[in-house]
Amino acid sequence: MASAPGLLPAITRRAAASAGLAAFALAACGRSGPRLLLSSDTHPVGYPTVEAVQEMGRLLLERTGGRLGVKVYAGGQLGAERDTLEITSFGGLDLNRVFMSPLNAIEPDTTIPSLPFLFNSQDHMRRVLDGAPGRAILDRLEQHGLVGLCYYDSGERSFYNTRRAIYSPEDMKGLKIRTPNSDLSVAMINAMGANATPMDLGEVYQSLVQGVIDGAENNWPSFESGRHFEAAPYFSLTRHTMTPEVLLMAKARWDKLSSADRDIVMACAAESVPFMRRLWDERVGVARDRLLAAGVKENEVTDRDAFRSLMKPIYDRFVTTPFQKRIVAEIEGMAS
Ligand code: GTR
Repeated sequence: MASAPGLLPAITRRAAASAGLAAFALAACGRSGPRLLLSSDTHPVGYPTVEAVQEMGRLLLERTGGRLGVKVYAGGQLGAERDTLEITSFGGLDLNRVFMSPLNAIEPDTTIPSLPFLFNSQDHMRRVLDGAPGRAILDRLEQHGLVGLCYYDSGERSFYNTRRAIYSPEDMKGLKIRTPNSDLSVAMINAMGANATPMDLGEVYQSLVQGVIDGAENNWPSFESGRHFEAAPYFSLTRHTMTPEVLLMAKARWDKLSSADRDIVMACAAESVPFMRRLWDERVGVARDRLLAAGVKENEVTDRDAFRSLMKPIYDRFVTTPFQKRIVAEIEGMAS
Protein backbone atom coordinates (compact mmCIF):
# COMPACT_ATOMS: atom_id res chain seq x y z
CA MET A 1 0.00 0.00 0.00
CA ALA A 2 1.30 3.46 -0.90
CA SER A 3 2.10 5.66 2.08
CA ALA A 4 4.73 8.25 2.83
CA PRO A 5 7.59 6.67 4.82
CA GLY A 6 7.35 9.47 7.40
CA LEU A 7 3.80 8.43 8.19
CA LEU A 8 4.65 4.94 9.35
CA PRO A 9 5.48 5.65 12.98
CA ALA A 10 2.26 7.67 13.40
CA ILE A 11 0.26 4.92 11.74
CA THR A 12 1.83 2.29 13.95
CA ARG A 13 1.07 4.35 17.05
CA ARG A 14 -2.53 4.80 15.96
CA ALA A 15 -2.81 1.13 15.07
CA ALA A 16 -1.58 0.19 18.50
CA ALA A 17 -3.99 2.65 20.06
CA SER A 18 -6.93 1.29 18.13
CA ALA A 19 -5.98 -2.33 18.80
CA GLY A 20 -5.86 -1.39 22.49
CA LEU A 21 -9.23 0.24 22.08
CA ALA A 22 -10.69 -2.92 20.60
CA ALA A 23 -9.35 -5.02 23.45
CA PHE A 24 -10.73 -2.50 25.93
CA ALA A 25 -14.18 -2.52 24.33
CA LEU A 26 -14.32 -6.31 24.34
CA ALA A 27 -13.19 -6.52 27.96
CA ALA A 28 -15.60 -3.76 28.98
CA CYS A 29 -18.66 -5.40 27.50
CA GLY A 30 -17.84 -8.80 28.99
CA ARG A 31 -19.01 -12.15 27.70
CA SER A 32 -22.71 -11.49 28.05
CA GLY A 33 -22.85 -8.05 26.37
CA PRO A 34 -22.83 -7.46 22.64
CA ARG A 35 -19.59 -7.80 20.76
CA LEU A 36 -19.03 -4.27 19.50
CA LEU A 37 -17.65 -3.66 16.04
CA LEU A 38 -15.57 -0.49 16.30
CA SER A 39 -16.02 2.02 13.50
CA SER A 40 -14.34 5.28 12.54
CA ASP A 41 -15.81 8.41 10.93
CA THR A 42 -14.18 11.73 10.20
CA HIS A 43 -17.51 13.53 10.52
CA PRO A 44 -19.04 14.68 13.83
CA VAL A 45 -21.89 13.06 15.73
CA GLY A 46 -25.18 13.88 13.99
CA TYR A 47 -23.70 13.90 10.46
CA PRO A 48 -25.70 11.55 8.15
CA THR A 49 -22.83 9.06 7.70
CA VAL A 50 -22.39 8.74 11.47
CA GLU A 51 -26.15 8.33 11.99
CA ALA A 52 -26.29 5.71 9.26
CA VAL A 53 -23.60 3.52 10.79
CA GLN A 54 -25.30 3.87 14.19
CA GLU A 55 -28.56 2.80 12.54
CA MET A 56 -26.77 -0.20 11.07
CA GLY A 57 -25.60 -1.04 14.60
CA ARG A 58 -29.18 -0.83 15.95
CA LEU A 59 -30.36 -3.21 13.23
CA LEU A 60 -27.46 -5.55 13.93
CA LEU A 61 -28.27 -5.73 17.64
CA GLU A 62 -31.87 -6.52 16.79
CA ARG A 63 -31.12 -9.16 14.16
CA THR A 64 -28.45 -10.97 16.17
CA GLY A 65 -30.49 -11.00 19.37
CA GLY A 66 -27.98 -8.65 21.01
CA ARG A 67 -24.81 -10.55 20.05
CA LEU A 68 -23.33 -7.96 17.66
CA GLY A 69 -23.40 -4.18 17.79
CA VAL A 70 -21.46 -1.18 16.50
CA LYS A 71 -19.64 1.63 18.31
CA VAL A 72 -18.84 4.65 16.14
CA TYR A 73 -15.87 6.86 16.98
CA ALA A 74 -16.92 10.08 15.22
CA GLY A 75 -15.18 13.38 14.56
CA GLY A 76 -11.92 11.83 13.37
CA GLN A 77 -11.01 10.67 16.92
CA LEU A 78 -9.15 7.67 15.54
CA GLY A 79 -7.24 9.66 12.92
CA ALA A 80 -7.45 10.89 9.33
CA GLU A 81 -9.14 8.64 6.78
CA ARG A 82 -5.85 7.72 5.09
CA ASP A 83 -4.45 6.39 8.39
CA THR A 84 -7.58 4.63 9.63
CA LEU A 85 -7.83 2.87 6.28
CA GLU A 86 -4.39 1.41 6.72
CA ILE A 87 -5.34 0.25 10.22
CA THR A 88 -8.57 -1.31 8.94
CA SER A 89 -6.85 -3.16 6.14
CA PHE A 90 -4.74 -5.11 8.62
CA GLY A 91 -7.63 -5.71 11.00
CA GLY A 92 -6.88 -3.11 13.73
CA LEU A 93 -10.31 -1.55 13.28
CA ASP A 94 -13.49 -3.51 12.44
CA LEU A 95 -15.46 -0.97 10.41
CA ASN A 96 -14.58 2.27 8.68
CA ARG A 97 -16.79 4.82 6.94
CA VAL A 98 -14.61 6.75 4.53
CA PHE A 99 -14.82 8.94 1.48
CA MET A 100 -13.93 7.08 -1.71
CA SER A 101 -10.93 9.25 -2.69
CA PRO A 102 -8.43 8.08 -0.03
CA LEU A 103 -9.01 4.54 -1.34
CA ASN A 104 -7.63 5.49 -4.75
CA ALA A 105 -4.02 5.03 -3.63
CA ILE A 106 -4.87 1.54 -2.36
CA GLU A 107 -6.94 0.35 -5.32
CA PRO A 108 -6.92 2.35 -8.59
CA ASP A 109 -10.32 1.00 -9.67
CA THR A 110 -11.93 2.96 -6.84
CA THR A 111 -11.27 6.14 -8.85
CA ILE A 112 -14.12 5.22 -11.21
CA PRO A 113 -17.03 6.80 -9.25
CA SER A 114 -14.93 9.96 -8.80
CA LEU A 115 -14.51 10.60 -12.52
CA PRO A 116 -15.65 14.14 -13.32
CA PHE A 117 -19.10 14.57 -14.87
CA LEU A 118 -19.62 10.78 -14.89
CA PHE A 119 -23.11 10.80 -13.35
CA ASN A 120 -25.76 12.97 -14.91
CA SER A 121 -28.09 12.99 -11.90
CA GLN A 122 -28.40 11.83 -8.30
CA ASP A 123 -30.72 9.09 -9.51
CA HIS A 124 -28.13 7.87 -12.04
CA MET A 125 -25.45 7.80 -9.34
CA ARG A 126 -27.67 5.85 -6.92
CA ARG A 127 -28.69 3.26 -9.53
CA VAL A 128 -25.06 2.70 -10.53
CA LEU A 129 -23.78 2.32 -6.98
CA ASP A 130 -26.68 0.07 -5.91
CA GLY A 131 -26.22 -2.02 -9.04
CA ALA A 132 -23.61 -4.27 -10.63
CA PRO A 133 -20.95 -1.60 -11.39
CA GLY A 134 -20.99 -0.44 -7.76
CA ARG A 135 -20.61 -3.99 -6.45
CA ALA A 136 -17.82 -4.81 -8.94
CA ILE A 137 -15.81 -1.82 -7.69
CA LEU A 138 -16.29 -2.73 -4.01
CA ASP A 139 -15.22 -6.31 -4.73
CA ARG A 140 -11.82 -5.01 -5.91
CA LEU A 141 -11.07 -4.08 -2.28
CA GLU A 142 -10.98 -7.62 -0.90
CA GLN A 143 -7.45 -8.19 -2.12
CA HIS A 144 -6.44 -5.25 0.12
CA GLY A 145 -8.01 -6.68 3.26
CA LEU A 146 -11.22 -4.64 3.01
CA VAL A 147 -14.80 -5.76 2.46
CA GLY A 148 -17.10 -3.12 0.95
CA LEU A 149 -20.47 -3.24 2.73
CA CYS A 150 -22.31 -0.35 1.07
CA TYR A 151 -22.07 3.11 -0.39
CA TYR A 152 -23.53 6.23 1.18
CA ASP A 153 -24.26 9.51 -0.58
CA SER A 154 -21.94 12.45 -0.59
CA GLY A 155 -23.85 14.56 -3.09
CA GLU A 156 -22.44 16.88 -5.69
CA ARG A 157 -19.12 18.57 -5.11
CA SER A 158 -18.63 22.20 -6.09
CA PHE A 159 -15.90 24.79 -5.57
CA TYR A 160 -15.76 27.38 -2.81
CA ASN A 161 -13.09 29.96 -2.22
CA THR A 162 -12.07 33.10 -0.37
CA ARG A 163 -11.66 35.34 -3.42
CA ARG A 164 -14.32 35.35 -6.15
CA ALA A 165 -17.23 33.59 -7.78
CA ILE A 166 -16.17 30.98 -10.34
CA TYR A 167 -18.08 30.89 -13.63
CA SER A 168 -15.51 29.42 -16.02
CA PRO A 169 -12.11 27.71 -15.98
CA GLU A 170 -10.60 31.21 -16.49
CA ASP A 171 -11.72 32.08 -12.94
CA MET A 172 -9.84 29.09 -11.53
CA LYS A 173 -6.45 30.46 -12.67
CA GLY A 174 -4.04 31.10 -9.84
CA LEU A 175 -6.30 29.68 -7.12
CA LYS A 176 -4.77 27.19 -4.69
CA ILE A 177 -7.50 24.61 -4.22
CA ARG A 178 -7.38 21.86 -1.61
CA THR A 179 -8.14 18.38 -2.90
CA PRO A 180 -8.57 15.06 -1.10
CA ASN A 181 -5.43 12.89 -1.18
CA SER A 182 -6.01 11.32 -4.57
CA ASP A 183 -4.08 11.54 -7.85
CA LEU A 184 -7.34 11.77 -9.75
CA SER A 185 -8.54 14.79 -7.73
CA VAL A 186 -5.18 16.51 -8.10
CA ALA A 187 -5.06 15.93 -11.87
CA MET A 188 -8.67 17.05 -12.29
CA ILE A 189 -8.26 20.35 -10.43
CA ASN A 190 -5.00 21.14 -12.24
CA ALA A 191 -6.65 20.37 -15.60
CA MET A 192 -9.40 22.85 -14.69
CA GLY A 193 -6.73 25.55 -14.37
CA ALA A 194 -6.21 25.84 -10.58
CA ASN A 195 -3.28 24.68 -8.43
CA ALA A 196 -4.26 21.54 -6.55
CA THR A 197 -3.07 21.19 -2.94
CA PRO A 198 -3.86 17.75 -1.46
CA MET A 199 -4.49 17.64 2.29
CA ASP A 200 -6.73 15.95 4.85
CA LEU A 201 -10.15 17.46 5.45
CA GLY A 202 -9.28 18.30 9.05
CA GLU A 203 -6.58 20.76 7.92
CA VAL A 204 -8.78 22.73 5.52
CA TYR A 205 -10.35 25.27 7.90
CA GLN A 206 -7.03 26.45 9.31
CA SER A 207 -5.43 26.53 5.85
CA LEU A 208 -8.24 28.71 4.50
CA VAL A 209 -7.98 31.09 7.46
CA GLN A 210 -4.20 31.35 7.14
CA GLY A 211 -4.31 31.75 3.35
CA VAL A 212 -2.31 28.56 2.73
CA ILE A 213 -5.08 27.69 0.26
CA ASP A 214 -7.68 29.88 -1.45
CA GLY A 215 -10.42 27.31 -1.65
CA ALA A 216 -11.57 23.72 -1.75
CA GLU A 217 -14.46 21.71 -3.14
CA ASN A 218 -17.11 19.75 -1.35
CA ASN A 219 -20.84 19.35 -0.76
CA TRP A 220 -23.03 21.76 1.26
CA PRO A 221 -23.10 19.66 4.48
CA SER A 222 -19.29 19.36 4.69
CA PHE A 223 -18.84 23.03 3.73
CA GLU A 224 -21.05 23.84 6.71
CA SER A 225 -19.89 21.31 9.30
CA GLY A 226 -16.20 22.11 8.73
CA ARG A 227 -17.08 25.86 9.07
CA HIS A 228 -15.18 26.47 5.83
CA PHE A 229 -17.81 29.04 4.81
CA GLU A 230 -16.55 31.42 7.49
CA ALA A 231 -13.37 31.95 5.49
CA ALA A 232 -14.50 31.06 1.95
CA PRO A 233 -17.89 32.65 1.19
CA TYR A 234 -18.04 32.08 -2.60
CA PHE A 235 -19.76 28.79 -3.46
CA SER A 236 -19.90 28.10 -7.22
CA LEU A 237 -22.08 25.25 -8.45
CA THR A 238 -19.74 23.39 -10.81
CA ARG A 239 -21.13 20.03 -9.59
CA HIS A 240 -18.05 18.38 -11.10
CA THR A 241 -18.06 15.08 -9.18
CA MET A 242 -20.35 12.89 -7.09
CA THR A 243 -17.71 10.85 -5.30
CA PRO A 244 -19.55 8.62 -2.79
CA GLU A 245 -18.86 7.54 0.77
CA VAL A 246 -18.29 3.90 1.56
CA LEU A 247 -18.64 1.64 4.61
CA LEU A 248 -15.91 -0.99 4.87
CA MET A 249 -15.24 -3.93 7.14
CA ALA A 250 -11.80 -5.35 7.86
CA LYS A 251 -11.53 -8.63 5.96
CA ALA A 252 -9.80 -10.14 9.00
CA ARG A 253 -12.96 -9.42 11.04
CA TRP A 254 -15.31 -10.49 8.25
CA ASP A 255 -13.54 -13.85 7.90
CA LYS A 256 -14.21 -14.55 11.58
CA LEU A 257 -17.99 -14.15 11.17
CA SER A 258 -20.20 -17.15 10.47
CA SER A 259 -21.77 -17.08 7.06
CA ALA A 260 -25.18 -16.38 8.65
CA ASP A 261 -23.71 -13.35 10.47
CA ARG A 262 -22.11 -12.11 7.25
CA ASP A 263 -25.53 -12.13 5.59
CA ILE A 264 -26.97 -10.20 8.54
CA VAL A 265 -24.15 -7.62 8.43
CA MET A 266 -24.64 -7.11 4.67
CA ALA A 267 -28.41 -6.81 5.04
CA CYS A 268 -28.15 -4.29 7.90
CA ALA A 269 -25.64 -2.22 5.92
CA ALA A 270 -27.95 -2.28 2.88
CA GLU A 271 -30.90 -1.19 5.04
CA SER A 272 -28.94 1.73 6.45
CA VAL A 273 -28.55 3.17 2.92
CA PRO A 274 -32.12 4.46 2.33
CA PHE A 275 -32.07 5.71 5.96
CA MET A 276 -28.86 7.64 5.20
CA ARG A 277 -30.22 9.03 1.94
CA ARG A 278 -33.31 10.44 3.65
CA LEU A 279 -31.12 12.21 6.20
CA TRP A 280 -28.72 13.30 3.46
CA ASP A 281 -31.36 14.90 1.24
CA GLU A 282 -32.77 16.80 4.22
CA ARG A 283 -29.33 17.86 5.37
CA VAL A 284 -28.28 19.25 1.98
CA GLY A 285 -31.34 21.54 1.90
CA VAL A 286 -30.96 22.63 5.52
CA ALA A 287 -27.20 23.31 5.20
CA ARG A 288 -27.69 25.36 2.02
CA ASP A 289 -30.51 27.46 3.55
CA ARG A 290 -28.50 28.13 6.71
CA LEU A 291 -25.39 29.09 4.75
CA LEU A 292 -27.20 31.43 2.37
CA ALA A 293 -28.78 33.07 5.43
CA ALA A 294 -25.28 33.39 6.94
CA GLY A 295 -24.09 35.35 3.88
CA VAL A 296 -22.61 32.67 1.60
CA LYS A 297 -22.70 33.84 -2.03
CA GLU A 298 -23.88 31.00 -4.24
CA ASN A 299 -23.66 31.20 -8.03
CA GLU A 300 -24.86 28.90 -10.81
CA VAL A 301 -22.30 27.80 -13.38
CA THR A 302 -24.29 27.74 -16.58
CA ASP A 303 -21.43 26.66 -18.86
CA ARG A 304 -20.45 23.41 -17.14
CA ASP A 305 -19.35 22.14 -20.55
CA ALA A 306 -16.40 24.54 -20.39
CA PHE A 307 -15.13 22.45 -17.44
CA ARG A 308 -16.25 19.13 -18.87
CA SER A 309 -14.36 19.72 -22.13
CA LEU A 310 -11.06 19.88 -20.19
CA MET A 311 -11.56 16.40 -18.71
CA LYS A 312 -10.56 14.21 -21.69
CA PRO A 313 -6.93 13.84 -20.48
CA ILE A 314 -8.28 12.74 -17.11
CA TYR A 315 -10.33 9.92 -18.66
CA ASP A 316 -7.33 9.00 -20.88
CA ARG A 317 -5.09 8.74 -17.83
CA PHE A 318 -7.41 7.07 -15.32
CA VAL A 319 -9.56 4.80 -17.50
CA THR A 320 -7.01 2.48 -19.07
CA THR A 321 -7.58 -1.18 -18.11
CA PRO A 322 -10.25 -3.41 -19.70
CA PHE A 323 -12.07 -3.51 -16.31
CA GLN A 324 -12.10 0.28 -16.01
CA LYS A 325 -13.28 0.75 -19.61
CA ARG A 326 -16.03 -1.85 -19.19
CA ILE A 327 -17.36 -0.35 -15.95
CA VAL A 328 -17.29 3.22 -17.28
CA ALA A 329 -19.17 2.09 -20.41
CA GLU A 330 -21.74 0.29 -18.22
CA ILE A 331 -22.17 3.40 -16.08
CA GLU A 332 -22.63 5.62 -19.13
CA GLY A 333 -25.14 3.12 -20.49
CA MET A 334 -27.22 3.47 -17.30
CA ALA A 335 -27.69 7.23 -17.72
CA SER A 336 -31.26 8.36 -18.25
C1 GTR B 1 -16.56 14.82 2.46
C2 GTR B 1 -16.58 13.43 2.92
C3 GTR B 1 -15.47 13.13 3.86
C4 GTR B 1 -14.15 13.68 3.44
C5 GTR B 1 -14.26 14.80 2.52
C6 GTR B 1 -13.02 15.34 1.88
O1 GTR B 1 -17.63 15.13 1.63
O2 GTR B 1 -17.79 13.15 3.53
O3 GTR B 1 -15.48 11.82 4.27
O4 GTR B 1 -13.26 12.77 3.01
O5 GTR B 1 -15.36 15.07 1.81
O6 GTR B 1 -13.14 16.21 1.05
O7 GTR B 1 -11.93 14.92 2.25
